[in-house]
Amino acid sequence: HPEMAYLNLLTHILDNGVKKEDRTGTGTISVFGYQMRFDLNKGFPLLTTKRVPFKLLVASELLWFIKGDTNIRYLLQNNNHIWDEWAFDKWIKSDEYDGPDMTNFGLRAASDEEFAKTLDEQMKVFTEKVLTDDEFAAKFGNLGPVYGKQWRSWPSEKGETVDQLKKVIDMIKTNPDSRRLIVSAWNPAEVDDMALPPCHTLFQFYVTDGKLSCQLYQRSADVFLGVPFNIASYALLTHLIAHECGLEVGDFVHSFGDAHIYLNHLDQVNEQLSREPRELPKLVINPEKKSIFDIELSDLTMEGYNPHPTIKAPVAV
Ligand code: DHF
Ligand code: TMP
Repeated sequence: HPEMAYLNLLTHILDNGVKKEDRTGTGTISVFGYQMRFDLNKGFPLLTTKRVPFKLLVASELLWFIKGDTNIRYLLQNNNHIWDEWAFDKWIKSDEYDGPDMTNFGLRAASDEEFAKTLDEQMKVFTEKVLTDDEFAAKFGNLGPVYGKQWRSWPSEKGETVDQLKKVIDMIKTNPDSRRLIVSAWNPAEVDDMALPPCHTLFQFYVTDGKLSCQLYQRSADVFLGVPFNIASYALLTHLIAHECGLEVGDFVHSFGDAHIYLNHLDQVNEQLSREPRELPKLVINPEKKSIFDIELSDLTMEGYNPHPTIKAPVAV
């Protein structure tokens, strides 16, 4: 079953991972270097051993990147809260924040229920302000020059910007044999201004036999929480670009740097590993729409998705 590629990565880390401290103070077990491969013709790689909210969270995040947007307001308007903590963190560290002390809010909420409630209240205040107050949103909804900015408007020396995504799609159409079909989100000059330096760092396309393949290099991978999203997101991106370029889909190859399981995810991982994978769903894209720059959420349908239930886990901030 194609999903074994992912389940085998979990097992590989459990068996071979070493204990490693990390920026968030949570602690991980980690390996360095690993690769998975998904043949996108064998079904869409949306995990079935737990529910992954495809349209609500994965697709809306990818469309946000494709738009070149870096402000969480669009995500909030789509009920997507996966980036809230990293924008919130900038606000509470600013002079403008005068609420209760939020230092280390992620770690503290995990062990202190009273505090978790206070955090929840402040987070609601924050997201409401981003949604309704333009000036506040411009300042604190923005995550800095993250994915959307680098994909669509990487600043160049000459004071112009490079639309890497548009360029790579044009190149796939005109010069599919090129070995330079690359998009990089890692901009060394701007990394320090980002709320979180890009985890999915660089990707490359490859065309053969009328099929489009994609390989991602992910420098840092939260294998239980983040990776199921990352797999689905890049599989979707590959489908969308193939659709626009009149190609079939090939493989999605997922290469890792630091692939880790957080120590507070171990029970969840064992629960997931005890489940039997089910048949993979199928992605349908509205045939009337061709350009990935015109695609909206309503143009995407996931057919036959019948996963095991959600498994909740705390995210390390
Ligand atoms: N930090 C860490 N430590 N891990 C991440 O995976 C991560 N991902 C980021 C930003 N920072 C991160 C962006 N993507 C969730 C999934 C993806 C994501 C951020 C968060 C997440 O919490 N998923 C949960 C619940 C989602 C929900 O229902 O709101 C899940 O169960 O998949
Ligand atoms: P880091 O910047 O210290 O590496 O922390 C980033 C954490 O977020 C790390 O656990 C990896 C995880 N992550 C993913 O796994 N996938 C993602 O798409 C994002 C944004 C983060």
